[in-house]
Amino acid sequence: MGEHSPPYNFGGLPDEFTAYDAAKVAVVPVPFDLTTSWMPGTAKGPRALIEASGYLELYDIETDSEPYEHGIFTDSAVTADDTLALNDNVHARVKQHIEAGKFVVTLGGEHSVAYGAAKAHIEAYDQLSILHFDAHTDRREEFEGDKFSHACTLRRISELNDDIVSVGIRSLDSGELQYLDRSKVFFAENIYNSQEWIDRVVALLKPNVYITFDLDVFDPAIMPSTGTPEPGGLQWYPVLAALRAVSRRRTIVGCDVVELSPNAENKGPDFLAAKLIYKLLAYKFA
Ligand SMILES: [Mn+2]
Repeated sequence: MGEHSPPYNFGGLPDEFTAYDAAKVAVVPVPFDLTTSWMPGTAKGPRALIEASGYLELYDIETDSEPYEHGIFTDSAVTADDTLALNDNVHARVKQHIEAGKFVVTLGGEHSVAYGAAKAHIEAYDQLSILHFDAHTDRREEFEGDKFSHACTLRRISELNDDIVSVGIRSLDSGELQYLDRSKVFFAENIYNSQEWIDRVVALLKPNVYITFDLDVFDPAIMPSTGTPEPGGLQWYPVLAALRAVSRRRTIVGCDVVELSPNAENKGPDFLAAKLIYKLLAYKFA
């Protein structure tokens, strides 16, 4: 980073807005990439996202608000050598922040980092739905011998709380069909060109909502930096409209944003991911 680079924390904020005690938000980087199917690289996701976030304009036009004023603490990275340790370490860290009253944003890393984060929220909140944005169902029972592979994450989460609404799906294995409640799956081919699906999504959600957001839900034209860029994904504004609607009508209690696999030659997707989180904070706190 050059000498004019912003400080290394989410938003590139001065110290007064990053102190833990006063911050309403805790960002937890989890640079874990062990089971990615095709193109690995998500271990570099959190750093690239946080660096890009330092260049965000901090005023949000739409909500006429300054979300950073609520304080955003950026934690040190959670690390692990395997998925079992990953689950334990992420769970412990996220639980600690929830108990301190923080809104926790977990940054992947591959999708498996979501398990421990979702588990901590499921334990902390009653009347909770999981809102799952993804190109993939991630409902496999097992993948390459690992029950906690990125391809199994939502299957494992469903064993803790099966109230899951999946949005943007356009790729799955036929073996996963038995685990899918199709009344709570919004396939990309049915929603890519409209926003009428958003009310139907919100209607399915309980009062509290945990969001697990795989960036490959976006169309690869705007989000090419993922391990498996599936064609036919969602665009920026419909996704924002969905987040806005959920935030207005339900309580978003926490989220993870995963699967950013940064490309040093194209930092646009890193910036998109950072801005997505900042927009979510704007909706949450405005
Ligand atoms: Mn995915």
